[in-house]
Amino acid sequence: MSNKPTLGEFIIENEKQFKYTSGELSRLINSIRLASKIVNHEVKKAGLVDIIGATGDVNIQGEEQQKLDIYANEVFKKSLINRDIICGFASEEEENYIKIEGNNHNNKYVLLIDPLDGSSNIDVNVSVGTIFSIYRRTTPLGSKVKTEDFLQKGNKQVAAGYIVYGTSTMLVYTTGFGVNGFTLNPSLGTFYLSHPNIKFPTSGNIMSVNHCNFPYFQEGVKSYIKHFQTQKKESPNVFRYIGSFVSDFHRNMLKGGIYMYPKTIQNPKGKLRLMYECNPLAFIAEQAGGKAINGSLRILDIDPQSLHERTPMFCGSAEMVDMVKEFIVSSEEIH
Ligand code: P6P
Repeated sequence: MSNKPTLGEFIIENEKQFKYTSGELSRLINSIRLASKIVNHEVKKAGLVDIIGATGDVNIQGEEQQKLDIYANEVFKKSLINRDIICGFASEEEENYIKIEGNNHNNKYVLLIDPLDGSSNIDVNVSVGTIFSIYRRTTPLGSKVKTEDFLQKGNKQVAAGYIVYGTSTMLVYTTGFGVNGFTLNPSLGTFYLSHPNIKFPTSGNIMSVNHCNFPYFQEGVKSYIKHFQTQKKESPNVFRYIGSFVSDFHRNMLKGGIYMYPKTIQNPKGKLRLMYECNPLAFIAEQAGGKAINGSLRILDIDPQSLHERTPMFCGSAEMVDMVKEFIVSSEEIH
């Protein structure tokens, strides 16, 4: 492992890719690296200290907040604000975005984050993840950040990534020049480049979906699932659904597969959040050769209307995403 570059070395080597960079984005990725190690430390010992279990509070999503959700949010917020790198911070755990007055508002990036996705898995020792998305602000430097700095289409992201706290802890990110995965060596506290230039297999035999919602899916999605179940293939198709988007996404990107959280009668916009779950993972998927749609539209082309808006999500191997889109479109033509 030691002959692999560390994340820090990789960032420096690749900083040159950024025209006119002032190294701000590198410092931003570095502060995410530090925060992820702190959160990892707590997540990995969650069962040992009184930090698991719900706080009894409820977040903006109306979901019961697990203590580690709040802890992870505070760690990322503090590390980014203290290092005076960004001008705005938005989170699944924060009702509104936070204006950061540092550097006289001259920092040029905003960050949106889901600090701990899949947190209901914490108490049962199943992997969870952090997802982040970075944009360049659109309002003038030196002015206070505004909503429009955050509500940008996903195709305007300058960087996106996730940390998966699994059997090992990995940080996977893109700055628009491909996708690279770094694995934490816990004894050294150092991330090493373990998965260079990750490529989404064009197809796969894994489907990740909450099958209990099947009766409430639109007809095209039902037909695609039935097709997937009856496909005769060399290696049989399987369902794999961890209940943690980052973990399902990560496995599917390495092995080939599709993750789906379709709209249902109860949730006409689906469940997942556009700005800090779907846009970052759609950016990564596409950078690795995969695809991500809301059933018809490319996720990265959706024009966001609010910070916490939801979207249906179909993402993964390009051929599988194309196929589910075909089933949805042709079913809508019939019905
Ligand atoms: P359901 C976790 O709450 C999450 O946002 C994703 O990580 C996960 O894939 C999905 O929701 C699970 O939702 O409704 O299937 O339990």
